[in-house]
Amino acid sequence: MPIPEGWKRSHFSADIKPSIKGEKVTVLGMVLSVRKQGGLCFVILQDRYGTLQVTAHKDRTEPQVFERLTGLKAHSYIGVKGVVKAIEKAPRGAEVEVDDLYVFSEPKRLPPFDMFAKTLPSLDKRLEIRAVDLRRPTAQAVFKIRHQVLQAIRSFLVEKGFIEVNTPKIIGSATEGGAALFPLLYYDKEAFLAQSPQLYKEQLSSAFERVFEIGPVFRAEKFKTPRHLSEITSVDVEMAFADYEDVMKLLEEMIHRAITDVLDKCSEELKALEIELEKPRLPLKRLTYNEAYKTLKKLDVEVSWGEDFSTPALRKLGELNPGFYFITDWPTVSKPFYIKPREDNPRLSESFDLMHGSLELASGGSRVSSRDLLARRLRRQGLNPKLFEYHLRVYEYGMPPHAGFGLGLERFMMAITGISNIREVTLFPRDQTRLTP
Ligand code: AMO
Repeated sequence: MPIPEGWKRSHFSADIKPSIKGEKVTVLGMVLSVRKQGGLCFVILQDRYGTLQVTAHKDRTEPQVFERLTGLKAHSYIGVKGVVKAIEKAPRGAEVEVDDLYVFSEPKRLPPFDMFAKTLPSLDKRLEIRAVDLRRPTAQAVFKIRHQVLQAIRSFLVEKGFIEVNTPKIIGSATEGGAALFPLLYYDKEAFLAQSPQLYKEQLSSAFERVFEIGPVFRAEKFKTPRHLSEITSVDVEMAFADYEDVMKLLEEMIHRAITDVLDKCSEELKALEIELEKPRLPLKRLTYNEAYKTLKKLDVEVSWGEDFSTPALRKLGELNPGFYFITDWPTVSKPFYIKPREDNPRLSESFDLMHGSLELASGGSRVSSRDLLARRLRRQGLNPKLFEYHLRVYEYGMPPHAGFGLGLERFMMAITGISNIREVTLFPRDQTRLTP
């Protein structure tokens, strides 16, 4: 059904200000709440830009309009025609006094939570009707911040000369040794969902020098933690003629820019979520793996040289380093085949993880750019170089030194918002138990 004659929006909620008092407007949106107080009815309407107060006076409004308005439930989608009034007590210093009402849709049922509730049903219950859960202003705030983060990252990388690319998500072989892949039937062949754009972004750095991709990656690791999902959004960056120091600097500047832009442009959302966000001080602290290892040993935390740090070890490191910091120079055995061993000590690698407290947000490093070393590293990690022929072939035609990183966008959102469950910062999370909605 087309929008009925005369019921196209003239103003968004954000446009309703004291400066346009007296103007006739048409506003559209979803009802968040209806409150009747004597001969007055207050409706809070939510649209793309936030909320707006709509008021009807019994003695000044057509009786049917007043009755219909007071009878509305939350989650009704309506249009209101009226006049803008400057009202000091109203949320924006202005409200719309109702002349006419159009109801586009009324709910058949109501969700088991109020739009402004502080205590909510379990996330699992809310995920069953996730789009309805996302109508809550605080849930919206999370994803408006996410949008700003993405905008900031894109602008930052484009300003630095990177071009945005998209690489295949259906692939023929693993890119990260070890990590489990989701298999799928590709016509009559076995294929997999991509766990990282790693090899493609490296290849593309030989053609375009500076590339980035923001897209989904799929991880079939059977983790059941508040930090892991089976499908995430990864911010992948690759840069030619650069080493791990260069890309660490790029990464810290990128997160600084994202946080600066969120502070500048999302003050309402930060307030709604009661977040006190601070810009990180650059350069971020750099801790080598060996330094972290020695500190943990001294504190009697169990660590085994050459392996990733366990959850208790990361928790301890997080207590000692509450903000953003890097752990650098990881043992070569702990990193994938494409990470470059240090020339002065090949047991260590030119690699890093970006941490926020105990949470790993990103990893990256300088890459191997010699074909023969790459083939040797594949073999040493128990991978079959034949399966990577399509990749090794490119290296035969020459490959510049290059470096890069992958940042987990959901993990970064956890760091910014302080929300401890990754599912809350993901629109439609995928994990071992969830494949819908
Ligand atoms: P890595 O495997 O460390 O590196 O992944 C990069 C970042 O992605 C996030 N991440 C996850 N987040 C939630 N759930 C998961 N299951 C999950 N797995 C990974 C983390 C992690 O730091 N190719 C390299 C990057 C590179 O070297 O450029 C890679 O994928 O925040």
